[in-house]
Amino acid sequence: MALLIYSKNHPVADWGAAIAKLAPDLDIRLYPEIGDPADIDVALVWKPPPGLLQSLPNLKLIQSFGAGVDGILADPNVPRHVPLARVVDGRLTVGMSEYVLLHVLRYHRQMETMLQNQRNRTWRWLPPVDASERIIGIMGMGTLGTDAAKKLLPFGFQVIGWSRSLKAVDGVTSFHGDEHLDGFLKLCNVLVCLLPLTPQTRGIINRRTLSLLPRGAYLINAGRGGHVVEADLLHALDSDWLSGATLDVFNEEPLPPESPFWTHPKVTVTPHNAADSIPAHVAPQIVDNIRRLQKGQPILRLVDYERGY
Ligand code: NDP
Ligand code: OXD
Repeated sequence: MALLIYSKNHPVADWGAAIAKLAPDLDIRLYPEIGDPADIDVALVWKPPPGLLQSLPNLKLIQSFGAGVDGILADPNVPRHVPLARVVDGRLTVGMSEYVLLHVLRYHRQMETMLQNQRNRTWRWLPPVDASERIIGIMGMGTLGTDAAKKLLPFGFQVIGWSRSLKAVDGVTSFHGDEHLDGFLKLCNVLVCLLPLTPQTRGIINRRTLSLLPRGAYLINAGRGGHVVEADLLHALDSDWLSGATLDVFNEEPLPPESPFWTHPKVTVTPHNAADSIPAHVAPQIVDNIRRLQKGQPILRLVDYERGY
């Protein structure tokens, strides 16, 4: 069984080593050393060059390096008859919840103002706001959004979620479907985007939807850059409608040096590492799927090509 590994973002040699340790029998090939394309049974990829997957005639499984698969589905010629699996990993999920908590708490505790005051040697007491007065809205109540929502609750925040289907998460008010999006947004003091990027969600954070947020709200986007219409976000920040934004993902990555986000006083930029796939943690589930393929058992963590996630 031959496994091709391709990614510009991940240390592919480390991934190859982690997988080889668990499955020494695998014939592992690191792109561009493909050898005969007809040999390749499984492709472990992140944003593969368009046409690469289609050029592998005997491909039986596409495995994403990450939780998101938009970078794979961006290739119009991805062979959609081949099962596509994604990563669902406890450590990655915890990492994302850490990121969400960090930035929600930072906004809740008015840290930006405190830091600014410190720089100005200003000793100014700020009236505390009780967490119960803040409504945190999570767009995308899947693996990551649900965990983050549950971890926000013990702090006393009001937590609401929006997804395609109705959810029953104790303590979290569920909104679902396009018809309930506006009602959800009108409540969010902090909007956290943990959606997958699909044709339905592209550009969902735009001038109209941002204008529905209460004045002074914050945005935390760790979904994908394509969720945000960047010019509309800048307008919402500059017109003082939004108090701040934390952005981990961008339309263009790495974020180009000329991007206004780098220096915007209300923006925190992180380099798409809110939550990462770590070889030692994730290699076992990849090897498990390969073993399942070999034994003709169901592949786990499958993506629905129709839904796009
Ligand atoms: P899941 O597939 O588990 O969850 C996706 C959620 O989004 C589901 O609740 C789904 O609704 C909802 N959703 C999808 N489409 C729509 C829509 N059109 N309208 C309303 N809700 C919708 O994904 P994960 O939680 O595992 O990951 C989410 C995303 O996070 C990834 O796709 C990736 O883009 C991003 N990510 C970012 C990382 C980073 O470091 N910045 C790291 C890992 C992931 P329903 O439940 O009803 O189907
Ligand atoms: C992912 C990511 O989707 O890293 O896992 O963004």
